[in-house]
Amino acid sequence: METKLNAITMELYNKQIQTCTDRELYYALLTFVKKQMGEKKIISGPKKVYYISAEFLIGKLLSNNLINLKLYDEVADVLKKNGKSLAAIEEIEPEPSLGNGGLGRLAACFLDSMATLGIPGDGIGLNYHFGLFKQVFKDHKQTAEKNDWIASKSWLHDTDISYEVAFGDRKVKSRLYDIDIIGYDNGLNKLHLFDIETVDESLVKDGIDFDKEAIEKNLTLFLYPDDSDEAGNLLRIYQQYFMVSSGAQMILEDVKSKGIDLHKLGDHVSIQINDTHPTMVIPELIRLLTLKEGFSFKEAAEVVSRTCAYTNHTILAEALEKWPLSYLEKVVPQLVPIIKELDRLVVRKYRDERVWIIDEDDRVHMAHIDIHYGYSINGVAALHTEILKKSELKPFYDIYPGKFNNKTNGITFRRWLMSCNRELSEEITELIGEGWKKDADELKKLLEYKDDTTVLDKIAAIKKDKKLELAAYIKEKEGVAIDPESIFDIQIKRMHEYKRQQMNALYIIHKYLEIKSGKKPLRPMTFIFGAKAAPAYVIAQDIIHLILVLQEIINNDPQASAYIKLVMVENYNVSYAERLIPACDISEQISLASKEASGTGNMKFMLNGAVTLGTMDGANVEICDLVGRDNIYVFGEDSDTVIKHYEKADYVSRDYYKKSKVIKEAVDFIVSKEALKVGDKENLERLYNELLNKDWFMTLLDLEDYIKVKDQAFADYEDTDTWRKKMLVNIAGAGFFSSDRTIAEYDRDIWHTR
Ligand code: 26Q
Repeated sequence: METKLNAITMELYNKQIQTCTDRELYYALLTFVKKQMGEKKIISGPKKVYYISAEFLIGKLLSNNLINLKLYDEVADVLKKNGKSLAAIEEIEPEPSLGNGGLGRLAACFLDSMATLGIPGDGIGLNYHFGLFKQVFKDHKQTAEKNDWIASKSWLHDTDISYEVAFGDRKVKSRLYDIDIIGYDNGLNKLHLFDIETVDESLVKDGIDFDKEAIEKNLTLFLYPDDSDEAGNLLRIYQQYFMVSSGAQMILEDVKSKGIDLHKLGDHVSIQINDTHPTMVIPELIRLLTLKEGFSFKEAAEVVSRTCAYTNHTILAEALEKWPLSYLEKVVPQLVPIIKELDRLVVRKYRDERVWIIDEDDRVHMAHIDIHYGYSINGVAALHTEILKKSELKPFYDIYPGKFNNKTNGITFRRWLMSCNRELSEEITELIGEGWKKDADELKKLLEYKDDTTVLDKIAAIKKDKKLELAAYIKEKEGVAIDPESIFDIQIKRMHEYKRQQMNALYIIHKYLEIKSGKKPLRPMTFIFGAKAAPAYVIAQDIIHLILVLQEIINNDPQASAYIKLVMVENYNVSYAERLIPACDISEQISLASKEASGTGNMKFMLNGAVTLGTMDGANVEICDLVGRDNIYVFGEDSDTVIKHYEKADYVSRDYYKKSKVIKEAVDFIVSKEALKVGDKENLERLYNELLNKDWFMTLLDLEDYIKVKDQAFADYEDTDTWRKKMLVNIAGAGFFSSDRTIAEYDRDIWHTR
């Protein structure tokens, strides 16, 4: 190994390892790892999965690939021997931001698990040059800059594969870039990222603004922020069609090159549609089969319906894509007659307008295409799937009960334990052996040590080390000193009202006011946030502003900052998550019940020994079942109650404000003199008014219970032995959330690749 690496550094830089810079070593390792991966076999079989998604939030790849190649330790040792640190070299790698959050990260975990399980499964997506924006704080506000992640040397393999994609008003050429996906101790699949040959990065001037007109120059510049408020955007439709048309052509070409009869497409290919973003692949395949392969419309629709399966990731009605027909007529006129025919067939069969594809306002409901013309529809956690069946998609469930199924999300333990928390990973292996790395259920064996104080001490010591490491990192990056002896309470996820970061902020205000009035907590507390907000999402920007204002007020108040520290980390991303999660004591999963489809951060935290503070929402329900009520802090109204409030429209936030002194004081602080001295009146008043007059996601409904249960969690933390046991039970119970389990279920129930 050392000789191989030295040969590479000699060839690239004419230097030995020990005289190379970290950057040179990063490029040398990139070359080395790509070569090692190139020697692995390509996973193949009678049936192949194409996971098509507008987002793949893959994170940095160097250490992950080394782990999956089982070369990490060896490489780390060689570098160490030469006076170098692998950790420092990893810092050089730029992080691609090809996703918004959960849905994109899930796609990346799934690629890892498909390759690990030896399932032939490739990703199809887009090669956004600047990805999702980079977040920069200025004057307590979020600003957006481009994330320039593509270097001349990277994990991307340029191919000469190219397809023609025709829009209503122009024709363009796509070009394919591939990233190799290596399974843990297994072979290779691929992530296919399409780009446009004519893209022009110089179009981007200030921040993230660019000329929206020149499609052929801007198509793959940026990923759209998850933005349920800003209605239909033409460029997003161009992107989606560009992705699915290139993907569909590639799939048909692959299949034909294997000599497979296209009438049997569904026996050899499953296309998993990740939310509605790639839905146009259905009409596009029908178009290609009828136009180029001589299929009748009926034949084509049947074949496609046996090939495509759809995953729903949201119950927020406003986030379900509904494109105006006029937009589709402009961008993809060739699909419009197909979509109209698909709709006509539905209308002919079903009287219920709620299941039609095109509504009375001529909007095309993308999810309805997937449900009628796909063979499977799944939700992403047990509760989520039940809500889809019982309410959101009930009319469809009545028609197609057999198509509906649940696939509770999962996470890859390679990244979210073995890579981000090597110490804990090694301790686990020492206790129960290596088996858990391939069969995560074996983590249950840890329960044997529930009362073993030596083991509990070790786990606590690892947590402490991770807190120290994070504290040092935060000091360096954010300039805030946090106390590793304090409780680390962390909420990291996209900024959204339904996720209720504002409720967490109100708790912090409440604590602050308590301290100012003389009531001191038992132990200092550190509250950490990480979140990007869609630039057009006004209230989300206001919540960020509030948190940054509180950070300024609290951290600079000597009396308060002795007990509370608040830090909102800048540009929260996968790499930051890898540092935050191992260091967490309390994992904030506080969405309004019924609104968070699953959550996956919740799983990462428990796996790393944090205790969940959460509502009975998404996968929290399953976490609770797995660890038991003693090992999770649950609060708030349940999803049935919340759904009834919406049905009856009887939630009045002001009533809660009036009824409770604690709530009133916390909410009023938002527009207090103290807050307005630091913050911006417009933002703070708007948020205050929103909470009092609308509060669509019912913050005040659960605030009192939240305060009570969170106080309890902090109090329980002082009972060290019991707390450590909770940590261990959480780690032991996390096996179910391995994405290997999730993917095995997709294969068993939906794909049937073997
Ligand atoms: C839609 C239209 C226009 C522009 C953007 C969008 C858009 C982009 C991204 C809509 C939604 C998204 C992302 C959604 C998402 O990440 N959902 C999360 O998926 C996770 C994986 O299943 C779940 O765990 C989370 O609960 C869910 O919120």
